[in-house]
Amino acid sequence: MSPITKCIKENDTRSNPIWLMRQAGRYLPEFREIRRLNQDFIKLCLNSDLASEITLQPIKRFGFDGAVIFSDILMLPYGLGQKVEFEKNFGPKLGDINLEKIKNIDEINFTEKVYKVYKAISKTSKNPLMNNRDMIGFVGAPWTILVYMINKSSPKKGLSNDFFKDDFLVNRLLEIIEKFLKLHIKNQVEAGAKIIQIFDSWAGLLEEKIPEYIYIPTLNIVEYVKKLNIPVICFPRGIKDYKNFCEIVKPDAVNIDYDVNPKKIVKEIKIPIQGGLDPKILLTDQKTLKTEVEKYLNIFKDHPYIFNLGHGILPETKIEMVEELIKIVRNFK
Ligand code: 1CP
Repeated sequence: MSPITKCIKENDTRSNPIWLMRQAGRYLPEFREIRRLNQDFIKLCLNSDLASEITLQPIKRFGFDGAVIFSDILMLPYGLGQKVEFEKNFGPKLGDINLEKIKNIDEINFTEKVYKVYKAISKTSKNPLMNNRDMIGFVGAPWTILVYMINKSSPKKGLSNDFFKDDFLVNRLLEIIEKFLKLHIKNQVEAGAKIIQIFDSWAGLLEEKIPEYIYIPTLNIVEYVKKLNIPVICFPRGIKDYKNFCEIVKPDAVNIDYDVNPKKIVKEIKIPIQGGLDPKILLTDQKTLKTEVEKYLNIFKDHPYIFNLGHGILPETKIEMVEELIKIVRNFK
């Protein structure tokens, strides 16, 4: 059993496996070179040879315990026929929603549009570098996907007042999203994904209706992944009450964000915990890094703990700091 799976399935506290959210990408010079030559981001995700190569870049360089497939959570709206583009210095730009068109998409249409992602997973899983490492597949949580589909760009400035205005659209869309997230997960697992992470990057935007838009839809997805006999990690970024989330949604492991107090959470949550370190710490110096990393490792010494960050690694992160991070985690006793 590979280290991350072992930590989750056996509640293993002896080792601290490590991988980083967004480890395949923006901060790596070898990724930037490929990206420079491939301006269309969606096309790049759908180039299975390059997607597989990018997925393995951080494994070759740093030897992480898991490889997260180079893809994007927005492949879901893309597979449903919504236009998805990434604009430099702006982020994602989605097209208008046509519910009539989306309603007519069936499982075959969807799979055909994104099957290169599965091909990339399958190709990567067969690489010898993946021996004793986990292939991590992922999806966006229903709520976060709903936010992008309706907002049509990053909700960095918060949700608009009329977000829930068209009640029928919101609820119908949520049902469709759930259905196709399950399909997207099943396809990734059949291609070789050994763990599924659910990114709810915008969970923190909701102040009310949390059961309706976060707990219940996420629980449906978590139960589905469990039925496939695959460990599922949830990352409800920014949610106020991680304890309550875990008690209701019951993921196999939970990734905490950097606003979570690790000393408090370790007492409250029994399931394996992942992450926490503020990615900005990787922009400081080696001494600060050691202090901060060892703080997390010490707090979670007797708890099953997968080392990771409290959000994705920042593009300006230096390679040497990631190398140092791995050393600190591997040498920790
Ligand atoms: O390690 C990896 O990079 C693997 C692949 C990966 C993953 C797991 C990418 C590639 N994206 C994601 C997840 C993802 N995508 C999330 C959840 C995690 C998080 O919160 O960071 C989200 C919200 C997205 C949506 C997305 N994709 C944005 C918008 C962010 C926002 O502020 O709203 C952006 C800019 C992207 C583009 C993207 N996805 C991945 C990469 C490497 C890039 C950058 C592309 C580039 O410009 O070169």
